Amino acid sequence: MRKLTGPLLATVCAGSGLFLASARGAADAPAPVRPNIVFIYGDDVGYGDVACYGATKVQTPNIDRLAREGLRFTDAHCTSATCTPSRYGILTGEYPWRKKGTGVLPGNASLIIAPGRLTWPGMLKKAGYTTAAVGKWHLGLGTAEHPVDWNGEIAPGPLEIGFDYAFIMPATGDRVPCVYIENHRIVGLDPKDPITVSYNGPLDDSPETEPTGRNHPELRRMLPSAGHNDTIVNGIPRIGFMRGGHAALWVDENLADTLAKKATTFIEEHKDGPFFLYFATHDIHVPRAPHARFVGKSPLGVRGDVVDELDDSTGQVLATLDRLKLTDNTIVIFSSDNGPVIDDGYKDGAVEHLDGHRAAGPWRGGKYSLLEGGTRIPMIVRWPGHVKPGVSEALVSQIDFTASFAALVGQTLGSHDAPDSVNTLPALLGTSPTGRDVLVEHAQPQRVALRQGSWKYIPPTAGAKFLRETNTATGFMPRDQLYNLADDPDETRNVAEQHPDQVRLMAAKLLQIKASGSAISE
Ligand code: NG6
Ligand code: CA
Repeated sequence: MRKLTGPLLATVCAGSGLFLASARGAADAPAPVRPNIVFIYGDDVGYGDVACYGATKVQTPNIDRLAREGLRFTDAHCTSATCTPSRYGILTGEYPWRKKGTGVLPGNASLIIAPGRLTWPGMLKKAGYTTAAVGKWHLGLGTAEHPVDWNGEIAPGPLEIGFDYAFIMPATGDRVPCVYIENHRIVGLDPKDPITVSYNGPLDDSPETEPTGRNHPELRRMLPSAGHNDTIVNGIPRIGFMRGGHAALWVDENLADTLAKKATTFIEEHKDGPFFLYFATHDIHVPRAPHARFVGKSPLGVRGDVVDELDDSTGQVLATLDRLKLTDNTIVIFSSDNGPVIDDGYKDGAVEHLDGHRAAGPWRGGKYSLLEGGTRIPMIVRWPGHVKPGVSEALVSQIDFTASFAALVGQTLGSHDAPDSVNTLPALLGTSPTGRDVLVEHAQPQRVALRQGSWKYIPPTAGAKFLRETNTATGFMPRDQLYNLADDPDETRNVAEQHPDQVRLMAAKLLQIKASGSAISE
């Protein structure tokens, strides 16, 4: 699929009353618009985890409000079925499977996005936006040559790839170091208690200085179901080893409020706009340790409690926009980085309390999976007065945010920028019912599938590392798989043998996209 350019895009968008520039080439459009953009990026939130997508055992009034006032997508995708590759794809506009080293990163990994390359925030910055990343990062920090000094200047990181301000968790809630980094420094670090981090075994043989799940099991208040037995922080055993930094450690129960406060403060301080806020929540990722006001409130147990907490964080952002009278001039997007997972390594009761809740909605699979549940996630776009409320069945992907928002704000992308990002702005704004012709879906390790209309093709795959998941189907099989999602949303009826021509066509298309190095040259 080619990008929509000049006249075609202008026609598509005429109905919205907007003046739009095309993302690549033609500079024929008049004054671009520059609404504020707030991206609320849930972690591991499944298609079926919020009420407006059909969940009946959770209440998500704030996310539902967005759906009522905005456009709710039923065929929207993140760029991978796990976090790091998904975030790499959304920020760079490059399919993550094109690049080695984009799998789930340890907490001391180097930054995997090269400073200087065009990114979604960097593009908006060029258009005059003030940009902020608040929340989960998980894209690495520092470089291989200059590994991070946790006690000094931490760079490169978000500020070097397009963000003006950053308040981040370095990796994940379940990976050390369990500290916040504001711009280039750990927040609240006592220089007399420096931090050391290791992913190559314990730092110290003395159990007193570095309790781990193995040598001090009695200190754990949450037990692992898999992995998660290294350094214990706040009673929760994590992945990786850390020592020191006691004054800087986050409190898990306060994570959501701390991040929401930073997000709303950024909005307040930049209310004159235009601003771009990338608000990557920790919820609903493990370890699930909600604030006391949510504990025990959900019939789904702690996994439901953290959905409540995610909805509350969303509400804090929406209330701030209302109070500052920014609602009409702000595009709010709510989405997720990958599909859902019930047991993700801690025995937290989520499985026991599931009670028939379908976290991936009607789709099969979830986090780690190549089936639809892996990347088909909730996505809502609200822009009062510009995006007509409703439901869209367009095939859309987060990979297209860079090119699409470039078109909105009048930025031209170079031929090597965001190589897989297609301008699907008309679909995202609801002025067109169709989005992409084809989309490559991804699950680690480098496994891909192709969507085209209601067809889904999965090439043969051999064994895989992530088969340990017990509650998700991976979609990895040693033979061709072809599903027609229109009558088989569950991907249980493989019709590859009945439709050899369709298999051949889609296999060839996938090879072509892989070989081309860029979906733009299709
Ligand atoms: C897995 C972890 C899981 C989670 C995931 C990354 C184990 C057994 N599982 O390796 O708990 O941290 O990595 O999640 O350690 S993501 O959302 O950041 O991709
Ligand atoms: Ca995730």
